[in-house]
Amino acid sequence: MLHQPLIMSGKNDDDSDATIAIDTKPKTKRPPLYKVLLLNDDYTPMEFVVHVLERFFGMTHAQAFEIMLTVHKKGLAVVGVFSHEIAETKVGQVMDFARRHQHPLQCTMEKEE
Ligand code: TYC
Repeated sequence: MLHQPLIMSGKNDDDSDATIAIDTKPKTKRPPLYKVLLLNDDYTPMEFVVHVLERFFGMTHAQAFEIMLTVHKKGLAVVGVFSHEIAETKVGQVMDFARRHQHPLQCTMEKEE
């Protein structure tokens, strides 16, 4: 957005000139986004991971299966990008659900960029 600094000029106590430019740029900073990451392990059943991705991340079975395989092969994958509050909720839901089913599945979040 175009903007110009507000220029304020005047005299100092000693009669010398004083000029300051005040930045008037509108501050429209977006809140940071957070990647939610799913980590591979050797014990959590593949079908359980697929179910987690369908249930908490709104994926179709085919999408969920593909992401699960990516995590299985590469060690981890980003499963979504959210505001801090939503990311925290997703991580909590996954960790809770995995613990209740006694699977060691790990889910974490990381600030984007
Ligand atoms: N590696 C697991 C297995 O072979 C499957 C798995 C995939 C586990 C993704 C965790 O985030 C995960 N049963």
